[in-house]
Amino acid sequence: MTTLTAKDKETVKAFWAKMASKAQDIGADALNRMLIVYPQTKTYFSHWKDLSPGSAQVLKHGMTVMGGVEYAVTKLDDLKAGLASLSELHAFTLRVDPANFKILSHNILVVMAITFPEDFTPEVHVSMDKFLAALALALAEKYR
Ligand code: HNI
Repeated sequence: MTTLTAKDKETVKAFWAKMASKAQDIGADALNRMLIVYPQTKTYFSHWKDLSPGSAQVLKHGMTVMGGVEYAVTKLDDLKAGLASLSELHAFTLRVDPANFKILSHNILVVMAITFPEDFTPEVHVSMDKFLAALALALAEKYR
């Protein structure tokens, strides 16, 4: 697993600053895509009334997830410690298979790219990919 360099961290913070105002839309679209493209992920949300694209619960949870990502952007120097309690929640209370973190990360990356086609240069792509991979790994930390 590649660690984030100082340059990656700068790039992540700068891209986040650019996209922050669209975080809710990006989160909702990423969640929609995850539920549609990887329908096995729907099992974790079976208690919701409506899992269809644009439902109130999908929109709300899109914001919740992006709140977690935003928090991670402030913990780039130690994601494992920063995300420890969120990892515990997903491991022991929500019991989400950690393979799904990579799936959601992938969807977030795709939606960032299509929302900001100009800003999403190969350089930004590399740093955001590394960041989301490190985030997924940190969320999986408490499973061992
Ligand atoms: Ni996740 C709740 C962040 C991936 C299923 N999730 C949360 C909360 C945050 C969060 C924040 C709210 C916590 C609280 O209530 O204190 N989740 C994140 C982040 C990622 C992620 C940052 C990865 C990028 N979660 C996933 C994945 C799944 C998932 C991949 C399942 C496929 N999360 C859940 C479920 C809940 C949840 C289920 C509870 C939602 C609810 O409405 O009951």
